Amino acid sequence: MRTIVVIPTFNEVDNIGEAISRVRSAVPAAEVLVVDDASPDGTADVVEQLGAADGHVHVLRRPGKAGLGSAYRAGFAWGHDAGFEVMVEMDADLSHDPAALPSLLAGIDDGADLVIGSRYVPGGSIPDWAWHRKALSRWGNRYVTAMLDLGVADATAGYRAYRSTMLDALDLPSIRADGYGFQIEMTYRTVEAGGTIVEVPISFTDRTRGTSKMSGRIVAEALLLVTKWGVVDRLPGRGARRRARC
Ligand SMILES: Nc1nc2c(ncn2[C@@H]2O[C@H](COP(=O)(O)OP(=O)(O)O)[C@@H](O)[C@H]2O)c(=O)[nH]1
Ligand SMILES: [Mg+2]
Repeated sequence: MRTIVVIPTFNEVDNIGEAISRVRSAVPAAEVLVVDDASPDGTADVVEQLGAADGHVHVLRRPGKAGLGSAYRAGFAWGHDAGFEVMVEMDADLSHDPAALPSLLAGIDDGADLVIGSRYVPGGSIPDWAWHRKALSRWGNRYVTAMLDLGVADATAGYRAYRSTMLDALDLPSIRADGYGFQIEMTYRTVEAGGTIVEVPISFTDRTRGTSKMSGRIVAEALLLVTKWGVVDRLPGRGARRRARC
């Protein structure tokens, strides 16, 4: 199936070259789209140079920093127009090992609509995190899954493969959440739409170059949204729909 790996970037000049070359060796048939938000460090220029030498590498330049969720929505729209059948989400900072791509794509080949590279299924790990950071993320995910009935272990994970027909069913322009909230909302909508979700184990490693762009505001937004959706789901009118899913 025609596959594109969408990588959002903001100031990833030290990582993007290695990330792209590792994606290209892991899955030579896949193409790469970098969605760059006018990174001052020239990330997009590096990608453009790589693209001049390799027709499988593309860059979508946006005028300013507008967040991870908005970058993915733009990237998916681009991939849709170009006719890709599978779209992968991957960070540029090498926290997501490109070598795991074949296992994500195998899940789609086997019939899943969404394959999540999961830290919290057997075989998944986060070797660089201290126990308290793991506990916060693990319990955050338990809260999300319980509130929204998602049935997945890692709803905030950002390493994923989607079947494009599934994305078409999710009404992406109406998704407003950013960062972790975006990943949760995408999972929630996939469940609501009746999509098949599979989790494959990954090892999530910390970035060694550049800095994180996530903030406390992004975490707070995600928790607030999840609480709101969970409460609305439990209102009388929505009960039947929830029970029908169980
Ligand atoms: N285009 C774009 N990419 C972003 C934005 N914020 C973060 N990213 C990218 O999203 C990916 C994940 O961000 P990162 O800071 O590593 O998040 P963390 O791993 O949760 O700390 C990286 O490739 C970032 O460069 C944004 O506003 N726009
Ligand atoms: Mg990161």
